[in-house]
Amino acid sequence: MSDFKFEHKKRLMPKSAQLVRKYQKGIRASFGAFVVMLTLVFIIHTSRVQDPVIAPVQTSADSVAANHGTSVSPEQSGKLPSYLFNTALLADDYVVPFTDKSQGVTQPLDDGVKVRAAMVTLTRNSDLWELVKSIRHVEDRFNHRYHYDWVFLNDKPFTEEFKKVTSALVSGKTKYGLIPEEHWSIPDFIDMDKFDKARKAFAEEDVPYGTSIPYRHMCRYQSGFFWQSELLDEYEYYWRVDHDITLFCDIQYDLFKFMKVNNKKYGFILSVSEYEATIRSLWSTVKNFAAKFPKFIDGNNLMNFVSNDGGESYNMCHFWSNFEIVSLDFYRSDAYRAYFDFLDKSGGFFYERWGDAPVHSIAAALLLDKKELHFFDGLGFHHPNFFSCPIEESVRLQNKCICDPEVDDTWHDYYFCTRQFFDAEGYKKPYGIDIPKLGH
Ligand SMILES: Nc1nc2c(ncn2[C@@H]2O[C@H](COP(=O)(O)OP(=O)(O)OP(=O)(O)O)[C@@H](O)[C@H]2O)c(=O)[nH]1
Ligand SMILES: [Mg+2]
Repeated sequence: MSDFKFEHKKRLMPKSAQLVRKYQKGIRASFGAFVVMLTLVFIIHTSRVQDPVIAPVQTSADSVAANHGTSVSPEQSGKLPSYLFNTALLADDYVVPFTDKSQGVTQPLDDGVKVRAAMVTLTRNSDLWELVKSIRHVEDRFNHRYHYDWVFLNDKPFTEEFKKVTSALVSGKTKYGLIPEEHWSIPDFIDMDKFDKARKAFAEEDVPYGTSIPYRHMCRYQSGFFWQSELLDEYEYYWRVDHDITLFCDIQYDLFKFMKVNNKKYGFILSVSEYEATIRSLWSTVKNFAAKFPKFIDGNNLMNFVSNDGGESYNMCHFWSNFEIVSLDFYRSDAYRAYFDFLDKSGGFFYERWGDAPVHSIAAALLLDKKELHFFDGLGFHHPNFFSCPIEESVRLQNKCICDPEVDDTWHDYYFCTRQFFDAEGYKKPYGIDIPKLGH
């Protein structure tokens, strides 16, 4: 009966349909193979044309987990997963700055995986219209590809206007924190008479910000408290961005991931000398700390960066902290906490005018392994009144820098300390730093 029906239907079917029916298995197999082939061609093609320098970055933790088939973060598992170790260079013709070669570091490829990091800005509402320029520099040169978060901190509540404008400019999440009073006030252990006398003496010496109380709060906060803000709890690295900075070059890779992949804890761009009058007793206080807590001084430290006589005296060299990218775990460490507490209790942030730059720098030099410090090249940076502009033309052109190399201050052998850093580390310095510049 059914055969009859089929035979009947078959007679009614066009010839082509009968052929399709006859060879349907083979047709299905060929179609399947064709689809597989097309998919392969697509995958190979897209991975070739994708610019590795600007490969898209996924921003949510979910997509990161999905990408790698795991929801366990590197931090939870306690070790770095292998996908972070993509040490291939950005592109075959990527120009690696000489100093990166001599520091033995590699730039990570963008692979869609971010680290837990944020830009952090301590600022006033009144700084808004300067700050917007700093934000645009960082966004345009770097963060528009990565969408890292941005944390703003202030000793006064941020205005609605401040929040509206800054959140419109930042491509990641923005957070706004009010500094607790105990982190921005004169502590009980400060002798107010002694403090007043010290400020009067500074007035006569004409030391920058020598008499300012808010400036002292700012330096003390940047030294010992900002990293305690709960808004930073979720982050592993931070990049300090001040309201008055400029970036001159495209940043071709994820600076935060760079820190992680290369096991760096403290990164800087410019290094200068401190006003001695502001830190007269800082070094003796550091020496007392080291004598009391020798266990916190790293056995492979960078003493030769901060001292020319094996630790007897301070040579005033410090990393200019208005640019720094740092592992927050360094500041959160027992060693740094004990160090800050010891310094703070001595009163030097008030009786003198200790800046956060020498405080951070001496800590980085003495509490870290010297291999954990890094000099960033190729970024181009300015904060009044000093410039960093990459020394190699090939790097400047590649990174679309808009700075005049003649104004670079990085490698001066007087007042600036990057040479000292390279010598202390035993790194080769770039060719060309001793060629006199026009107008110098
Ligand atoms: N909330 C708040 N932020 C401050 C205060 N003073 C400074 N800041 C911020 O702290 C950072 C450093 O302050 P600056 O005044 O630039 O200090 P500096 O860089 O040592 O000095 P300059 O050479 O004058 O730039 C900036 O991003 C300021 O916006 C303050 O009293 N309150
Ligand atoms: Mg400033």
